Amino acid sequence: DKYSHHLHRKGENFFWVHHQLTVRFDAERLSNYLDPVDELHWEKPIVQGFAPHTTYKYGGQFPSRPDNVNFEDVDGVARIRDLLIVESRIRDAIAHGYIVDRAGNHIDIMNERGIDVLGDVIESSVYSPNVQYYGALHNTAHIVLGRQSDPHGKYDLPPGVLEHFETATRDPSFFRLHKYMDNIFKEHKDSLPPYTVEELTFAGVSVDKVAIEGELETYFEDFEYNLINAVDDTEQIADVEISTYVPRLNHKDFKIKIDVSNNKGQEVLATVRIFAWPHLDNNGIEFTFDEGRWNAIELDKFWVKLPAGTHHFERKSSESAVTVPDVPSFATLFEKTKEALGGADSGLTDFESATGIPNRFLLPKGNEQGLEFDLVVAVTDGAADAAVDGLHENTEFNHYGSHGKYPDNRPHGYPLDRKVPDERVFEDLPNFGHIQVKVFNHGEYIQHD
Ligand SMILES: [Cu+2]
Repeated sequence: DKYSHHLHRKGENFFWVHHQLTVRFDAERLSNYLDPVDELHWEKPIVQGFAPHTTYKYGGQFPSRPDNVNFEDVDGVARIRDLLIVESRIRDAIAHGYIVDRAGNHIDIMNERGIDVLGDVIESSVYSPNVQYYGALHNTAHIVLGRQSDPHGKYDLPPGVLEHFETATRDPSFFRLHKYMDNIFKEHKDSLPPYTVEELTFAGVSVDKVAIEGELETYFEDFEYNLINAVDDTEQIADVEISTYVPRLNHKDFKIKIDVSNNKGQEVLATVRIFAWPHLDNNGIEFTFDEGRWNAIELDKFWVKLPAGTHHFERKSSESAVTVPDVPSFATLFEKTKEALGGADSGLTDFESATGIPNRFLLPKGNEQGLEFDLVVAVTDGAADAAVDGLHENTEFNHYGSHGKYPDNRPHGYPLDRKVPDERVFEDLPNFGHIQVKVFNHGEYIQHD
């Protein structure tokens, strides 16, 4: 861009983060005996209405939407038929296998970097090679959906929750919108050739055993929300304590234990990739491997040095490199900053990364009987995968890269990101482990005192 700084794999990150939100939300619905989310259709009614019960500090209430609204053009934003045309152009590009840039050149997307270009096109970001032609399907969809209660501005309502990152997921239709986007991305990914056994094999390295220590169990607990920043006050009067309690999902600590053999006769660097997908769909039918891998939740990704011979290692749930700790409250930030001004260590480095899901969300809720999951571990060639040095000592790079580079050379979701026509390709791989686990929720709720 104009500051000559390029965010590495921005478009692909856009795909992956929303894909993970999508599969995660479906797993929560399955935990509660509900069907997966259906994608949004421009030509069908928005069945579910929505009342946000929330207000702008200045600007009034967030608009609500009744049930069964039919999409209308939004004045000054977009016409529904134009969105359909833009969608069709993007699907055409996927079918052709190339994007046409502003100058009319073809950008090949039939490779592992295609998803990055497609993400830039669909979001769209300033990196889109042709906004004029492909539009900004995702961003426009957010506004159009967010404004359906006052599409012509007749009542001069403020923007809907879908128009701000902070509030968008409050509206359940967010997940319909993103299922629709996700299905377009999947159409592209499924058009790429599957990985071959040769590509997937890490010669000489095998996963001998995968096991879980501790029960995979979730519960709810009260969280104290500090509201000091939510009320108006004056510098003349001292602040008063003001907070509220919200029940939130969390999980008990567990460990993933992995036995690996390295028969290469020398130490190797390995990437360990852990995913889990629901074993059964909403009708109780077993997912095929190919369906399952599209529903896979990324649980962890890290690098280890494997000495020659057999090796046992354990990974704690609290260490997951795809998660982040809870963001500290405004009051805590304020306090720590004051201390830092006095020369103390701010202690805020753990919170540098705002990307990744909160660690307490690592597991979906599960249920009383135990929601079954397929947990898979792929151990791949770390030297080939690593884009930067020292990854076995530092997992922070997973979130914000290192010197402008994303640490993993492989696409997000690797090796489950391509279609799997024959699951034996994976099940017979020595460097791939697959077990069944259950996630329990026994209705435990830890209330504040
Ligand atoms: Cu979005």
